[in-house]
Amino acid sequence: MELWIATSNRGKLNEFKLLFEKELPQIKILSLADFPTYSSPPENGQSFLDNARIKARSLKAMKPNTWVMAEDSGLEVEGLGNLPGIHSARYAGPKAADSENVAKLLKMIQIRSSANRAAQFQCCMVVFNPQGEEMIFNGVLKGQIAKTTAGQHGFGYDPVFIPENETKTLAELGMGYKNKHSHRASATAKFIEKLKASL
Ligand code: ITT
Repeated sequence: MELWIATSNRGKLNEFKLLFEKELPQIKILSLADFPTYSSPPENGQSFLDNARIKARSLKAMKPNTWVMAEDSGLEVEGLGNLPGIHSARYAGPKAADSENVAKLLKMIQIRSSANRAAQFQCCMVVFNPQGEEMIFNGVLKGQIAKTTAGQHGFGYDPVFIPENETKTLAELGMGYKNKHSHRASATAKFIEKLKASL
């Protein structure tokens, strides 16, 4: 069986591949890297769900008879009115690198909310089965924003996110920790449970 994932984010894809390899090794994971002629739609929704749907529907139109999944995720910082939220990938500008987004986040929190550093990652996943039925799975990881970056693992805001009940960042805790506890791991676990029941 094939599962097409509508992502160009290599960090997300590595996490998905490990999660599926462990639970459902018979599934072949394919992504936008395997579909070079595909052009991604603009992510102009108002919520994580809107954007996940835009990505999943667009790829499903090109791959109608297979399983298709997309997820939209991001970091909500309480003291910044839940920003960067759906703008997480482009917080410091349209083509911003992860390091630029992180630098902007540390600057904004320093200016606006240095005492309250509470934050959470959100993941909203939209799946279409081969029959075209839609399923939605969500995951959340609560924590706080560190004062400086630490760690080498992961991607995005991992070097500044300290999960609840931990003292290290996700980038220090590594993939093993993330794939047990992250917003993406929780949403994926729910999807995998559904998938196992339907295979
Ligand atoms: P695709 O749309 O191709 O999947 P993207 O990176 O543009 O890739 P999103 O629009 O969902 O994906 O934006 C997600 C951003 O949120 C991501 O680029 C990171 O900046 C941040 N993010 C999400 N999950 C994260 C995680 O597990 N660790 C660190 N940062 C994360």
